[in-house]
Amino acid sequence: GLGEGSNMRSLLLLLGLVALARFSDGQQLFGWAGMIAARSDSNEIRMQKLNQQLDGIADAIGGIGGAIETDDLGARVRKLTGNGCDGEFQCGGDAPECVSTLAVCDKQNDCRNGADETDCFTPAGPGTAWSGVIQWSSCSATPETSVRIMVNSNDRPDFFPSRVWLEATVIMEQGGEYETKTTTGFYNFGKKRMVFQPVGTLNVGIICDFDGVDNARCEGTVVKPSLQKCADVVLVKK
Ligand SMILES: [Ca+2]
Repeated sequence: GLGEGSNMRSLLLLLGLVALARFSDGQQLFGWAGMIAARSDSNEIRMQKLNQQLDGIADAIGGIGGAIETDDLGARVRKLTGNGCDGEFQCGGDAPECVSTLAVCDKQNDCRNGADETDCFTPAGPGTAWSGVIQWSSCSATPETSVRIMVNSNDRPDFFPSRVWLEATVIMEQGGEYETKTTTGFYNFGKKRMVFQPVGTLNVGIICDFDGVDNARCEGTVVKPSLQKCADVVLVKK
């Protein structure tokens, strides 16, 4: 049946990863091991392609997106070397496993239990507005700052479905002075993370993580383009 097929696929994939690990140790592969490695290679090629596309997009949009997203490459390498789920998506269930966040919501099953393709909702929909108060811990911007971010549009391109690209208006208020700017950003399904590029006089961006349960609230970090942390902020949808 279907379950059996997917178990077999997982087994092949697992063996493939082992085979790849061995291959990297310089051992030769024959017969079954070679076939399994080839199968895993095709998955590997898909991940490489996604990484390359991500690099291209990160270059195009500039800013902090690339700095945050390149974590994925390291995470993918850690997957192959078997060092756990650090920074990756955890499939959960009875047989926990890790997949790259690039593989989450990319419209192909990667988890044995399909968990990487079951929750592909983005809270950062067009027309949503996110508000919070920034209490600075560093970056010298001492007066309390109110922030409101309105998502004007989002785009989930067919060629790269594991990220949703955002365009937003940011209003910052500090001591009765308002500043309005537009910025770009993205939503990362694998990390349930919404990121907005640094903008405005304060030149700060926000990285905000959802808990996977409450889609109307995320816990964020306010950062400089260097990713230096300036403050914590909770954004609430309103
Ligand atoms: Ca997938």
